[in-house]
Amino acid sequence: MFDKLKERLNDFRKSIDDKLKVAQPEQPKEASSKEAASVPEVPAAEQAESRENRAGILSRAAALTRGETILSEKDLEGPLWELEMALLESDVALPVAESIIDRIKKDLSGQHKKFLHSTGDLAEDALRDSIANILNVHTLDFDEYIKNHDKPVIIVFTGVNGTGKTTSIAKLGERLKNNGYGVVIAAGDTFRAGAIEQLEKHAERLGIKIIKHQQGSDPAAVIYDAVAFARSGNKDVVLADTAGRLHTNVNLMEQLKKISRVIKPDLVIFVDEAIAGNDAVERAKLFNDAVPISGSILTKADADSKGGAAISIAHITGKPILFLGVGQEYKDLKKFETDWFIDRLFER
Ligand SMILES: Nc1nc2c(ncn2[C@@H]2O[C@H](COP(=O)(O)OP(=O)(O)O)[C@@H](O)[C@H]2O)c(=O)[nH]1
Ligand SMILES: [Mg+2]
Repeated sequence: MFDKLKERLNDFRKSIDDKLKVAQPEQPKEASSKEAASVPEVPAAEQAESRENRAGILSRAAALTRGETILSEKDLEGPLWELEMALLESDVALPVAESIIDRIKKDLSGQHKKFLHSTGDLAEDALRDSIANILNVHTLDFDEYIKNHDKPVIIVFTGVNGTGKTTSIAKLGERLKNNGYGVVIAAGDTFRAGAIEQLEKHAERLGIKIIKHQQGSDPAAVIYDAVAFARSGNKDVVLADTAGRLHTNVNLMEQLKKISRVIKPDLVIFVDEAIAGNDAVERAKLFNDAVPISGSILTKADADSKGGAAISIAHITGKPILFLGVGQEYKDLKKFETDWFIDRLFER
């Protein structure tokens, strides 16, 4: 999982470390060679620049005598450029990559740091902080929410076709059931042939009640019935499936808005696949614009080497990633935890 991004982040760490290792021993020597800096034929502009450099070098040299180093923006330029490229290649969307880079630049440049600490470690800390900052926006602890909210908690799942909505509903159904909750599933994908049967099979296997209508019927009506059943049968959670729809299909997006108006769900969960990368980010934005989401589930993380989609989707929607799908079995649902995710990215 996330191997590619992991590798590139480690490269960034090393590249910052190496750069400063090479730069440091030469600094005091350069600072004392006054002759070299005042050769007459050097043009004025260059002389000014060299004066600036000298001032920088002198202050670095002074820091060196205190056992410190100062990171200049120039030291960071190369590694940060490489990092930005690495983030972009790993499905981190451009504005997100830029905000990460800016924050690291602010965190690191001009800092006096004891040699005792590896500069790579500092860079890693800054990078961890800036990713955590994005992922921790509006945290929503799913388990706490279910525990404390009035019952039944009504959850509607949205997203495009084939991303893993139905599978995630089954996984979440099992998880909730194991935690002692009464669950009812609403077969709200009345559009795709076989969708109701697929959900029915899961419900049967899991021993969970399912409410269904005919294929082609109004999804809002099915979900409404499931909510009524939950209320009368004292179920705790309604998990409502919906048909996969393209975010560009105006009619289907209107239908989603109608479902939301009629049902007034407590949570709307957007489901997409981590491997879809920037496409998933774009879709998350448009789904969130149509019917504001409470959070996302990113499926197929088991097959994702990049890892950037989670960071980007959290940033673009301003809503948390709630779970990761990490396989095809019911147990393969991992509650998303920022520290866990970041630790995976920096594993060596
Ligand atoms: N590897 C992997 N496959 C998944 C995951 N979640 C769903 N799938 C598979 O993705 C396919 C589509 O899933 P489905 O739930 O039918 O998608 P839906 O159209 O959004 O309801 C199925 O073959 C699932 O087994 C996951 O986390 N990892
Ligand atoms: Mg489905």
